[in-house]
Amino acid sequence: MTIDERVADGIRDLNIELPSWAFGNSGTRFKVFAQKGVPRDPYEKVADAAQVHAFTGAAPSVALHIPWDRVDDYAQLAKHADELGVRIGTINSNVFQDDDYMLGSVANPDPRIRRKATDHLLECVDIMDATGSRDLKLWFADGTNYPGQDDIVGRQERLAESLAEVYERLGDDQRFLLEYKLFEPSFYTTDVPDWGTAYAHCIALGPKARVVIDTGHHAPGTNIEFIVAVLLRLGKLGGFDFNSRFYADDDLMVGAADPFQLFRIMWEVRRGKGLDPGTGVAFMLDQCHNIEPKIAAQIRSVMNVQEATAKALVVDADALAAAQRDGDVLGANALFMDAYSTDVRPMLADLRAESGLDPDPVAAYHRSGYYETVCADRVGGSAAGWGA
Ligand code: LRH
Ligand code: MN
Repeated sequence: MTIDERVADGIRDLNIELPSWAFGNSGTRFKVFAQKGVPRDPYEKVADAAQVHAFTGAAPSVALHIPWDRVDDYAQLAKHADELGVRIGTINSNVFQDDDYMLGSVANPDPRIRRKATDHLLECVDIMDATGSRDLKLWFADGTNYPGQDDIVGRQERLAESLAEVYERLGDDQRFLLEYKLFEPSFYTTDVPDWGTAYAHCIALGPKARVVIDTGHHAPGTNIEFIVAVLLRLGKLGGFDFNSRFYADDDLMVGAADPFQLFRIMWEVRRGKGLDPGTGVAFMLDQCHNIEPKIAAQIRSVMNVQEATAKALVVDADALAAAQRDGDVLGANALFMDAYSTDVRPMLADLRAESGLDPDPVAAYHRSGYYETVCADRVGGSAAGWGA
């Protein structure tokens, strides 16, 4: 297989799922800057996501977040998505914004609150039945802020109890993806702080439970591609929440802060057969466009993942394996860096043209006038956001 054929094959199968919440207003505790033309409901969010797919051909699904995307008729929302050429993807639970969850949700000391939180997770599986979604993504803000505040082991047991109930409720073709995060909003302990804790809970349950890697959820300096390699080897990598960061959970455009790290991650994905759709790795974006135009930023983000993946596909895997076998440190590293230094943009532009897309999706989107249209149309109502 030539490099071009290898890249074409890999990129053709690469689908990036978009987060509905990236199209709404978002910000920090200091300020949420409202932008013009922002969607006011899940239908308009799906319409914006469909624009990203229309110009990239690589974003055929949009993840929902409940209750931010609560509607009366999820089947109708799925039909709306289908009419726009996309589908509803992962359902994200939200047990981090209700006053009852101040001391936690599924790990809360109060059984009444744990019941409420678990019922929300079960409601999300009902929604998956209606939208035809395969994955439920579970992220818990649960944790403590002060030593002694609560029993670390007790919280793990409460979490495990809730996860077991949700696992039992999953249909045969459904999964849940457990997301870990080192800290924030909890600042002493987080009940699912790292891949090891998430993995331990997942293997205790079974094959329908896998781990999600949010690239913004690690301590500075963490070798994320090592975690990717290990979880793929163990058959427990469920997917990615892609974004990038300079400091903490900045949720910036994937590849913007550290494109070399994204390349290293996508190499381990390729090496671990994670690009094969059969391996079941979900590639999702989880980003907030606090100051930049949101649809164009999502298009750019999809292109960043495509570029990192194409560079990973350029790597001459056989030559690399030979150099590694021979202990040829510099030879192996040079092979890797040569691939990373390869400008794959012309190749990707040609692939887009071959599949009837504009070689420059961002420019084509701007020329479409969609942004101006929604800015004119979307007057009245309230812009979507995190409702925090
Ligand atoms: C938590 C998180 C999680 C989502 C939220 C939008 O930081 O990464 O994936 O539920 O962001
Ligand atoms: Mn995330």
